Amino acid sequence: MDYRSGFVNIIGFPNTGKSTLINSIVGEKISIITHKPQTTRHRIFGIYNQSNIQIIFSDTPGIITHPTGLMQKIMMRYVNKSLEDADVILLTTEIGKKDPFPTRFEKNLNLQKVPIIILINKIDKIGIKYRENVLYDTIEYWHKIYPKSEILPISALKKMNQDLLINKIITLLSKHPPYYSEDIFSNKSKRFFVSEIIRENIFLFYRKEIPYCTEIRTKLFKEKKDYVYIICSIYVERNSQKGILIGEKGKSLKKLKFFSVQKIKSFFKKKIQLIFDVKISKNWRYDHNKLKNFGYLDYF
Ligand SMILES: Nc1nc2c(ncn2[C@@H]2O[C@H](COP(=O)(O)OP(=O)(O)OP(=O)(O)O)[C@@H](O)[C@H]2O)c(=O)[nH]1
Ligand SMILES: [Mg+2]
Repeated sequence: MDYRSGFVNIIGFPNTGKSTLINSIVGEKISIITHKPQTTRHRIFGIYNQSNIQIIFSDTPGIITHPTGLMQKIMMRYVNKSLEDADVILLTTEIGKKDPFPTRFEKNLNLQKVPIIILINKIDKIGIKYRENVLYDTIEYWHKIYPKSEILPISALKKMNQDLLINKIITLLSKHPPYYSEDIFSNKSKRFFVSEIIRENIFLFYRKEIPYCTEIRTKLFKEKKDYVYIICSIYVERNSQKGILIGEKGKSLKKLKFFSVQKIKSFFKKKIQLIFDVKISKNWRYDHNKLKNFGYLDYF
């Protein structure tokens, strides 16, 4: 029987719903989602299987027009890399928004020989009465930029037009046996998911620079029959940030731990014992070796 399989890479500006889309399609929470930009820092595979079909979706960090610092530059290298190895590119945009596209990526996209589907996401945000007009306007804008590409309005959150999108992608895939075993849904480890769940909570609970200067490493992940024993190091860049993270009488860290345990528990369906260890890694976002140790250069 014919088998079709391929790599579908999702790119787009921060906050346009890339991670929401990949989670919704794969049906597992593989990528964290928050209302803040630059939530996703890595390239994360989410694997979708159907009879005779395997689609390897790749979530990427949101495009930053002017990356500053080494970490943002590395994040943009993931985006560039995902333009190179795609069979199909999905570009997420938002209804009613006319973001100018960074020239660097625009050129790169126009050079692509692979099909690009422009997704106009969050259509649920506009009431039915006005949707058609706003949509028409947004479609026209993107059509002028990429006349050759298909444009599809969707809502990643409400799964609107998701089947249509999957069917469209299937028609664009080549005959190829599955790249991955059909029982796995991501390329990332359990330790990675634990770190990301905690990072998601940090994005949700803390303000200003704290989400951006924090990195999590799961040092120990010991899985037993009924429970998982986890030790995580939380790194910040300066002593003052450590104080904010811990909070008065340790209240903030306690809250972070409580809600992280809840989320990790529902992810692994086991009891969780979680220990935090807050550390300082001076200016880690700007240090090649530290970023390497945190796994940011694993793909190059
Ligand atoms: N109303 C609505 N909100 C959405 C939709 N898709 C995503 N969102 C919201 O948009 C915000 C950003 O979603 P993410 O999936 O984290 O966006 P992202 O593109 O992965 O963001 P970065 O990782 O920062 O680049 C979250 O608050 C989502 O709940 C949608 O279809 N409709
Ligand atoms: Mg994301």
